[in-house]
Amino acid sequence: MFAAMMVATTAACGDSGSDGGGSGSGKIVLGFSQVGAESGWRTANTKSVQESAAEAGFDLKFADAQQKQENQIKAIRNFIAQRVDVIAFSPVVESGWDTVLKEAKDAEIPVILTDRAVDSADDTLYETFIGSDFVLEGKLSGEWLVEEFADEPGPVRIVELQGTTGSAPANDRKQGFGEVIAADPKFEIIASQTGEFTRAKGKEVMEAFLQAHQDIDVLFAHNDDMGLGAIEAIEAAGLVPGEDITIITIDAVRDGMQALADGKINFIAECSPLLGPQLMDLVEKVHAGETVPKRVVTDETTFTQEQAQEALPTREY
Ligand code: GZL
Repeated sequence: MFAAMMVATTAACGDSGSDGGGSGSGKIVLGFSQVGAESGWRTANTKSVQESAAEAGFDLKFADAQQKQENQIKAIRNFIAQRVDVIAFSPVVESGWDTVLKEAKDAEIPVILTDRAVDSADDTLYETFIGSDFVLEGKLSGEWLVEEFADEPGPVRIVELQGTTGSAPANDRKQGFGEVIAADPKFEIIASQTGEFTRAKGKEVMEAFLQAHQDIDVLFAHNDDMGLGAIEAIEAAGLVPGEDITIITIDAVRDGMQALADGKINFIAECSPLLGPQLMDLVEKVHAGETVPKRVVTDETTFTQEQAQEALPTREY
């Protein structure tokens, strides 16, 4: 069955995939450029991609960019030179991709965006984008806060740990959260700085916030890992995370969910890293020349402390 599909796929693809992208194995050759290994989310995402590619029988060429755009551009150029069948990548930042994506298009190698988006005006440079709605994740975080502090007169002083500067999740989560809290002037973001999506930087920036502000009510961190780093700083300052400072994060990776269940985080908006199976399905369809939706949004939910206690035993990541 799979062999028959392969033949059909290859035939539909013309010569660019006739020998599986030059591997000679007859397998679909997928070039994947990953952001890096900055967070628990990223580790889970890499595992999902690698396991799903193996399950699909693809020949995966995987490149870790260590959070540097120039490394991703180099990796994509390598994939083009190797004549892979499909290129997929998670753009570390939104801008600066048109040139290399045009090179892939000229080489007739289809590109799939996964996890994060690009801000290119030309959407013919990629076949589809599969990932979360980051603006919604920010809005859900803001809506929980507004509800939780409905009876507080204010001011409610918020510090914000932003994700990687220029990245779609950082830009969009900030936008969604800001739009919601703007409705009530009692909410004020008194400090906002990037923690680069890492625990170490999140801790370092939170230490600086705590030295500069004696009256922090809320921390909004764009991912669990920065929130977990911030918790270390909050406890070192003799404060109780989840009580003295209400903490909202995004991702819902295992360590974040454990902190939520333990009462150190108050709310998490989920951002699923388990994109592998859907991505491989899109790779197969794109390679076969089938039409795919321009945008595939991943299904996600939110968690309170009680919900985390229930969900933890069966969490996949
Ligand atoms: C979101 C993803 C973000 C996660 C972070 O889809 O790009 O990058 O929220 C990760 O944990 O580092």
